Amino acid sequence: MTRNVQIVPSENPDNPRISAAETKGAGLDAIASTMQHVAEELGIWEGMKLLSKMNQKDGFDCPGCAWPDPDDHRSKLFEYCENGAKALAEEATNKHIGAAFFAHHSVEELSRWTDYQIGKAGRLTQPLWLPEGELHYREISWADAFKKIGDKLKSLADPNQAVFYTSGRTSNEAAFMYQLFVRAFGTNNLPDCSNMCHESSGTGLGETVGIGKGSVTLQDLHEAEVIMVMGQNPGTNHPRMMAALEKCKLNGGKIININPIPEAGTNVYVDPQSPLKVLTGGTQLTDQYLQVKVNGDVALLKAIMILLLEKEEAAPGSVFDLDFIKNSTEHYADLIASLKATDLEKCVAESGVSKAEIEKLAQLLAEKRKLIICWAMGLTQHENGVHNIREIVNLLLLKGSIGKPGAGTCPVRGHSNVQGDRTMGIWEKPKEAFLTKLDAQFGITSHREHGYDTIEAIEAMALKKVKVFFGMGGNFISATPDSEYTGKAVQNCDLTVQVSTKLNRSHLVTGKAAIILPCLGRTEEDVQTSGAQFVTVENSMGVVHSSKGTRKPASKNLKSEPAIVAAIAHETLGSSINWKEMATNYDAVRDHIEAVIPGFEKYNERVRQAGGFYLPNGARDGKFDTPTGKAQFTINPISERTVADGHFILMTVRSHDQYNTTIYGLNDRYRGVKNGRRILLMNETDISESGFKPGQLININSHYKGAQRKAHNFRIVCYNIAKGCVAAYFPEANVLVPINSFADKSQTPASKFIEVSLEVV
Ligand SMILES: Nc1nc2c(c(=O)[nH]1)N[C@H]1C(S)=C(S)[C@@H](COP(=O)(O)OP(=O)(O)OC[C@H]3O[C@@H](n4cnc5c(=O)[nH]c(N)nc54)[C@H](O)[C@@H]3O)O[C@H]1N2
Ligand SMILES: Nc1nc2c(c(=O)[nH]1)N[C@H]1C(S)=C(S)[C@@H](COP(=O)(O)OP(=O)(O)OC[C@H]3O[C@@H](n4cnc5c(=O)[nH]c(N)nc54)[C@H](O)[C@@H]3O)O[C@H]1N2
Ligand SMILES: [Mo]
Repeated sequence: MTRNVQIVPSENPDNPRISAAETKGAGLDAIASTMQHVAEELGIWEGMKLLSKMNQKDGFDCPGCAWPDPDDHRSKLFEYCENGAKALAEEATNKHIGAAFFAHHSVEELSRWTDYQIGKAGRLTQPLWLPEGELHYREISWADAFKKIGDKLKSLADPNQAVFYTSGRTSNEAAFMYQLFVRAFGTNNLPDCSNMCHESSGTGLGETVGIGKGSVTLQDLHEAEVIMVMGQNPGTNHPRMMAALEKCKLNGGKIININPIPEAGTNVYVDPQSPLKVLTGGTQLTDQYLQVKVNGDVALLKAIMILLLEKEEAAPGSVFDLDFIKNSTEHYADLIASLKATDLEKCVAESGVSKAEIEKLAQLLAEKRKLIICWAMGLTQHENGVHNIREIVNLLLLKGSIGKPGAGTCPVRGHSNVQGDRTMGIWEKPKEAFLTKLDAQFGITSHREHGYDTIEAIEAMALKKVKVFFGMGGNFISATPDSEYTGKAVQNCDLTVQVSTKLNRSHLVTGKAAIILPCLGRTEEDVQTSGAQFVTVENSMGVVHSSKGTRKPASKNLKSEPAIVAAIAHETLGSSINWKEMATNYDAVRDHIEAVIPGFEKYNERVRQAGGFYLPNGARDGKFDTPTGKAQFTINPISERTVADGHFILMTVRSHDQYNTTIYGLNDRYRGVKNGRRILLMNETDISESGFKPGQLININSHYKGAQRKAHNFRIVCYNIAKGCVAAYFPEANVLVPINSFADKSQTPASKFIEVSLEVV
């Protein structure tokens, strides 16, 4: 029997109130919103007490984004942002649910709730078991849950029939143990949220500069002469980055914002911690805004480079860093030949930006030597996502802007430990050097064949090649593309297991049987038999530091992620590896990490120093770990993707009140949207030319390779967005993202470029 659960988020129309988009980020409204969310979930007093521990050197790491903490001075009280406070409130909420809740509500009923209602149900407080053919979760003991999982894994004909997903909140210790268990079990099926996120960055940077991580530190951002922010909405998704941009401005730097939407938070920053700034109106951050078309970035970057080349040829050595190019790079001549063969006017037209604006930016870049380019999902989630990143590298290399202070690459990471999880070996394509060391340390023989990434895992489930899906955090059902297709694929599994803090759709759209294992969150004390533990995480700039929860756990019946992994591993594989030792004292895990992964020398000692330590980063030091030891110029064609007449390009974005699939609230303050999420941002001219009206209810059809997908009941909102482009929120619009539209090489779903047509309801 397949349960009659709803896979896509509720499609009922809502009634958003629309006002003008804001032009400033943060400020007093941010404080008001922080207070409101904290008060609702855990009360003001308790909330403020907990917040005072967030991002402090002796406290816990914000469970929100991966933006780094300052190395030196940290505000004693307020080292967090509005959305970090919301992330904390969401996790530390006083609302709890257990077996009684599920006895009352079937999974079919819960799947018809909105994602907002599902998330607000509260923290999961005990292990739960959904037997095959039944509609209600029921209580199960930890021991029985572990046994069921172990028995099922042991019964598989081939370890590759299991898939082990990871979301990026998992600590280094839990991630290392988890991948060790999966490899000792015999598979590399370790897809993660990174596959849908910065995979294109890792791929593009790895090929060109020899490391799949960014090269800059926070100090570099402060010192840069120019920071280009491309395809990113930091005001909402990385609010503490605004403080770094402000420092850069105060030091005389220029900020360039490249985005189909101006995004208020990138425009003016009102530091909510500075009463003076709140009164005086804040700092104008953006010096120049370029309204690029969705996926017009390669064309734009090419146009900039062609104009720079003209200036360089007029006065050789004045624009490009010829010494750096000669000593540290390869294929310069190829790039120059390709730029000369490229039509500037075509690049200008394809970018959607006026030639005058591009010339203005090229003039600025010609004069400067210290350039940083920051980016996020607007560049990675395209079929040519890897090309976007390689084109950024081309521009930086021409300027010699990598491997020196105030310059470099800055992919701004999402989940708070997504970068650390990859460092720990959560990867479906492990390197031989890593496996060799892992095998030697634990006396195992890891499987060598690469495993499934996220897209491949969904396809394998659709083909019934996978029997067990295990989710270490996250919300696979709602985060992945093509919701209907993915939901049905997951339902083919015999067993799905989720290690989670909060209820989400992945607990409702499940395999034939399902298990929920409730775990401790970042904010909570983790006490094992050897005493109180801390965990470690790596931020977006490669700093590894500790995180220690202070709050009493939401229930006595929660386990830490390391303890859960250890128990399942022991149940499945026996005691050939000492899982117990690792679970009772995380120092033991860190000793193993030190033995296996380069850069973690004296891990236990160094991570106890306030602020932690930086991992080695070749590109930061101007050393490029490519096969030839040189950074690579590459040739990247302008995207050929176009849409049919009357169709639009849809990008799926985050609102201000959500964390990925977790919906904190129904407002998107900066964009002027209140009390609703089923909206479609559309350009004024497009609205009038196509005969629609603001406020009109429409359905969205997506078109890809002859297949059509549909999402119902969105309202048109007139918005300052590039012509021909529209935007809707993720995860509501994921039903429109085709499973077979993903980036070349990185296989990142192209959730920022979906060809759509609109129909009146
Ligand atoms: N509060 C909060 N914080 C978060 C998250 C959250 O959901 N909520 N999510 C976390 C995660 S996992 C991640 S990965 C990050 C995501 O951080 P972002 O990447 O900032 O998130 P998105 O909302 O996807 O925004 C993408 C931006 O790219 C722009 N864009 C879209 N297409 C294009 C394009 O073709 N070219 C250009 N130049 N721009 C384009 C959009 O207009 C939008 O401003 O944030 C992390 N932090
Ligand atoms: N259309 C579209 N799709 C996208 C994107 C997009 O921009 N557009 N963005 C993509 C990106 S960048 C990402 S990173 C993915 C995100 O994909 P995921 O990481 O899978 O999704 P999240 O919504 O972040 O997961 C939230 C759930 O994690 C669990 N959780 C929270 N904290 C913890 C914890 O400490 N431990 C454990 N075990 N569980 C915890 C909670 O149960 C919560 O419901 O989505 C991707 N999907
Ligand atoms: Mo992400």
